[in-house]
Amino acid sequence: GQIFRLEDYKPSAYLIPGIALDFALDADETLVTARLRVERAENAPDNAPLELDGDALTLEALRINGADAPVSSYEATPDKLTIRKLPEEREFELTIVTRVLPSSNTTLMGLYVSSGVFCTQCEAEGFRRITYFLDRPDILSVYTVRMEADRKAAPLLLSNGNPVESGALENGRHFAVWHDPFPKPSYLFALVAGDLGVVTDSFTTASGREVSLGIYVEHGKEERAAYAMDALKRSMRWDEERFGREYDLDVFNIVAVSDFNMGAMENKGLNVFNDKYVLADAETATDVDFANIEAIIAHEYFHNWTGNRITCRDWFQLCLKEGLTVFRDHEFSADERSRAVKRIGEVRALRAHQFPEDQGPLAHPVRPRRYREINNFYTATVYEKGSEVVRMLRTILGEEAFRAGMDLYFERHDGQAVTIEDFLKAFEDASGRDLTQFALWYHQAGTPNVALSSRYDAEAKTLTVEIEQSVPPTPSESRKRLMHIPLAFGLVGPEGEDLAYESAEGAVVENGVIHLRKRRHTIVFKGVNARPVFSVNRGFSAPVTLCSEGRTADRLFLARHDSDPFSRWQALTTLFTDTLIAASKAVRGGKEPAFADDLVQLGLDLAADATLEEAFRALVLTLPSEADVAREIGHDIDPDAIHTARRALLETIARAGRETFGDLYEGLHDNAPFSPDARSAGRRALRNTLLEYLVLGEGTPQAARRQFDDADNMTERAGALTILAQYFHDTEDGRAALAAFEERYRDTPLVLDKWLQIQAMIPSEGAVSLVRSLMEHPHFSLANPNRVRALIGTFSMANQTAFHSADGEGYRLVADTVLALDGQNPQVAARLATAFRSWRSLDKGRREHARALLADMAGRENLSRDLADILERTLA
Ligand code: HT7
Ligand code: ZN
Repeated sequence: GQIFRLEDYKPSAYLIPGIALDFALDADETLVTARLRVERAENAPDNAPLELDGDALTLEALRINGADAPVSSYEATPDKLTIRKLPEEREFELTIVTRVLPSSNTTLMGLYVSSGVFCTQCEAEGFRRITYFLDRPDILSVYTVRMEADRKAAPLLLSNGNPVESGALENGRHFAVWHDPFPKPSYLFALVAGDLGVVTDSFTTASGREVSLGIYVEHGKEERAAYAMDALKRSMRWDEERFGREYDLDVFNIVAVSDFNMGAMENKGLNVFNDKYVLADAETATDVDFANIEAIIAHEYFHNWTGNRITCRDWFQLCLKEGLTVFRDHEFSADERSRAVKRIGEVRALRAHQFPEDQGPLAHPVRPRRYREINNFYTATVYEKGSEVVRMLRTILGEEAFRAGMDLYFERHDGQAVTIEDFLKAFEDASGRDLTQFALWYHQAGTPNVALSSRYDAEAKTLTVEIEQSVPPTPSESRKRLMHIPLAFGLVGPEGEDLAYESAEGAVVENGVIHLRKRRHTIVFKGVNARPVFSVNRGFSAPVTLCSEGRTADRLFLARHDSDPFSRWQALTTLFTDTLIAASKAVRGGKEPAFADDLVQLGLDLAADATLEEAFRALVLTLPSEADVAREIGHDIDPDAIHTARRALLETIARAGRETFGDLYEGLHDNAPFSPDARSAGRRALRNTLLEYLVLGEGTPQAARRQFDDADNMTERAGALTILAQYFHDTEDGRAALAAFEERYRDTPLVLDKWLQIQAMIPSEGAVSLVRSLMEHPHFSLANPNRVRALIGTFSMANQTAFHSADGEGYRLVADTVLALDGQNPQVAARLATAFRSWRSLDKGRREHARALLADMAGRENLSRDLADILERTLA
């Protein structure tokens, strides 16, 4: 297949400043008439052919300046329209009529039908499934969209921008016209037509502009959109206050659809959402769902400035909008909720999703230099590591200079399609700093390792810290350059206070941050009056792997006393991880795992410490996952041994904490009506975490059964069901709870997804056959990405022992599903296949099974470009 390379970027020879689209909507066959105002670019040759992108298109008619184009003047295939004979003038009009088939479009890209609603998804390259176009983000056009449809089936007709006109037509049809005055790339085009319910509200911007807000959902689900509306208004205010960014159209609409390849899409003025990230109430959504909705509503809204007003020059620059917008949504959630708890969640997610990417065959820089299929680059590296890079930029520049850089970026590039270089230049110009070395974070793949040791000289009152960086090789990048790594730190004194020092020599140290720029630094802190414990990478200031000298006593101390809550959590997590690695080794060697009393006691003390937030205490009691431990072991992994070791630690803590946990659990109960706020969510999180220990300590399901029966909200009901399913799935209690849940939510698909998810995680011998049987359940469908992700996605990511089952049957289940799905929805199939990305780090038997299946899949005929690309890179 063709490989696209960053260095091959060329500005287009033609521009399309305006487009008028006309849709005659019909589910079986829709006619699209596109009138393009085309302009030959300044220095393009007169005779340059015009090559327009298409995908699965049928051309019905082509007119140039209103006259039918002679057949000899162009060539049309489903994926390209080449026009060789064009008018002499620099400006002309092209009319293109295409025929598309919405109801048989199973890819969920371009124009498709979801539960009877016409909708579109154009990012990255879906617009070319609607009409032939220069489908690249640096072609910015003003859109006018006219739609007509059957009035009964589609009373609602929406597109980008502001509504202009609407009216009745003959034969029970009607029309509407929308105009978007902001020039935009084709990937931001959207249309929705159908019969939906709506929640409306309004927002007055800082400068007094009145904006009508609408959230469209299936009839009868309007009440479940109230939280999303609230999150939207809070996001709009926050972007004004924190970044000085106002909304710019008269309307802002959100539509929830049930078949969607990703989370949501930021189309200008018309966001389209996976309904999972809109619909929520106490009965159907967990606190995690509420938090996700808040974050994704904010994320898509924030794209209006970072992505839409300023967009990407080409798809290599994807992180320009995604990394920056994730950073913005992280900051929003941190301001709305608990900053420390939010940060710990972000770091856990980064390690769970991005670190394995960076450490495996699919590693790529935050700004990749090549791709075969851009859909495969909507990755944790582009999004999450991209956000970490922006965070480091802020750490390096400081809040004020960072904001000045953002302001300059908005001012300089509003209305343009730009690059990462343009972005960084705005910060260099605003701050006067040189970011050349820092820019490597965008260009170089791999998670840097930072090794660290320290010694205190009591007589000289000096603390000497040795730090060394190295970046491991990644595919096609064997030699790495030295990075600029900002490490926030503190010298923690005997009482837990941060000790002062007189000077620091050997590296640039400013405002509590060490700027590591060379391979090795020896930093001498002078005038340190007592032996400190060195606390480093506070707040996870840099996305690195830290290898420090492993003094257990120091970690125990930091977990109890560090002034940075992230570092407290990190110290404890490192201790738990190390002990689980040792215990897994013991299990593999046929020995009993053993755990230090002081570590167990530390966990109990922190969990019971009423001065700490409940959400933080819940995190303290959440052990590293089996996948976390596997990743830290890194090679020759035996998931069964890790599972046994982790279960043993859970039981040890459960036994030690039996009484404390019971009292804590009871004390956290409150009779107040459900509220999704962060504080209440934290209490529920801690209760659910304690419940697992209670059940394990008692060895009976009673406590979980009670919570399941008494719960008045989904967080507690699903929490209890998860525990019953994990530990009692083959008992009457487990079976009865699963059946009751299924019955209660038989008509609520998003909740039945939780039922699938909970069962997909059960680590039993029968897991593979259970999942195969759930694929036959009437609720399951390969055509719906939420169903596939809930069952097969969860199985492959969160059921380590079953997915990696030693007989290879877990791999076979996922491979079968990937192949079955590929013909219908290549994007989702390819994403599912990334579950195999860490196959080389497994033990020999599992490695062999995985390799054989990957090779078998890669050898099939007619694979999609999406899947072929993932398989080829995974095997390389
Ligand atoms: N920018 C959006 C990306 C997206 C997408 C990409 C490929 C295929 C389907 C898609 N749906 C949405 C989402 C975002 O980052 O906001
Ligand atoms: Zn985004």
